[in-house]
Amino acid sequence: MSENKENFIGFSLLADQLQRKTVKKGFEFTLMVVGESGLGKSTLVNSLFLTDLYSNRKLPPVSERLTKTTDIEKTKLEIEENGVKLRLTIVDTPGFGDGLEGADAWQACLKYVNDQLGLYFQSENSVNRKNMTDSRVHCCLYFLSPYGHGLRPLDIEFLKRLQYKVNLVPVIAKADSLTKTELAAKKKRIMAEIAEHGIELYQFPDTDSDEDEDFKAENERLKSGIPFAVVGANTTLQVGNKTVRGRQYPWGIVDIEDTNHSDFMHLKRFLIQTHMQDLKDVTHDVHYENFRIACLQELKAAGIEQPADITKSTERLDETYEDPEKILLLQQKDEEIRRMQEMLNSMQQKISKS
Ligand SMILES: Nc1nc2c(ncn2[C@@H]2O[C@H](COP(=O)(O)OP(=O)(O)O)[C@@H](O)[C@H]2O)c(=O)[nH]1
Ligand SMILES: [Mg+2]
Repeated sequence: MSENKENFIGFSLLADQLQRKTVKKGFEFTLMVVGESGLGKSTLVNSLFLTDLYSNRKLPPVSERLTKTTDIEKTKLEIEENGVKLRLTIVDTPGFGDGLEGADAWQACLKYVNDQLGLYFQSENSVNRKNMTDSRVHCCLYFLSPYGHGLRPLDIEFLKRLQYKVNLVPVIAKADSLTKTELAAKKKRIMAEIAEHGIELYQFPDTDSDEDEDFKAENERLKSGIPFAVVGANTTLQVGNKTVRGRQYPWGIVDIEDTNHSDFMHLKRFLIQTHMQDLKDVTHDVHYENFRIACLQELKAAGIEQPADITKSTERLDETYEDPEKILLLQQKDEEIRRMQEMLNSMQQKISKS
């Protein structure tokens, strides 16, 4: 090694190592799409990730479709770009908002979100944490109809029920059915109603004054675009010698990637590039932390003694588990945590008996 030993601390190697590890392990991200059926959720997801997720799906016969309750569907895909892997899970909620099932739809979604938080809590407290996977929902795209006037009671109910559980990002679906003026008015009205009902959406990060100017500008631009007005398309069209992903109408073409036509590219950048890590951070630091504290309080209320240091916020294991000292510490804690797991189990038994 050519470095001067005295000046060489070694963290640069650690940074390399972390970098290599992240690249090898890839990013894990879960996106949930919610909204009335027919608003273009599946089409948008396909457009975002340039794949046809649902190409081999068979439509159930009509009789089955009529009785179908909210069915949550999970699709996993792995995207690799420049050697970086993205392990993406799409959680689709096909029946939401259809007729009678609508009123119960938020319950199914809330349960799904809660269950994933619970699974993470369990795996965080289990012995084998090295291969922990994270199935928590990092972002929920909520599709608003372009046809109605503002929010419907169903929308308000859903957003209120899930606001403290997941990062909510509203989008106006099928934005190609609105003119520019209509769209601007609709956005304004929706945001006013969201404020009026005290609904908490995903909060864009506060950019410090010392942060990168480009990011600050982009953050502001994206923030002011909420709710994103989106258009999806599964078809590519030939315009001159250019191939575009778009929708063909008698009067012309809507190029979904053209920012004059829709916010599709803004949403795409927001999700995949600029804010993916923040969505994950907020999920962990805010939504999961709230959930974890509530679990611990329940344990306490049930009269179960907690191991002292479990009340401390757990560090992110994916960043720490390779450190040998940490591994030792974790091993020592495992025994304690195993006892806690037993307590949890006995508490669950008590609850199910009562
Ligand atoms: N006008 C318009 N139609 C769309 C758009 N996205 C999807 N569609 C059409 O709407 C219908 C329902 O789309 P789909 O993605 O299955 O909706 P989902 O039930 O919400 O998943 C299909 O015929 C799509 O071609 C859009 O952005 N604009
Ligand atoms: Mg669909």
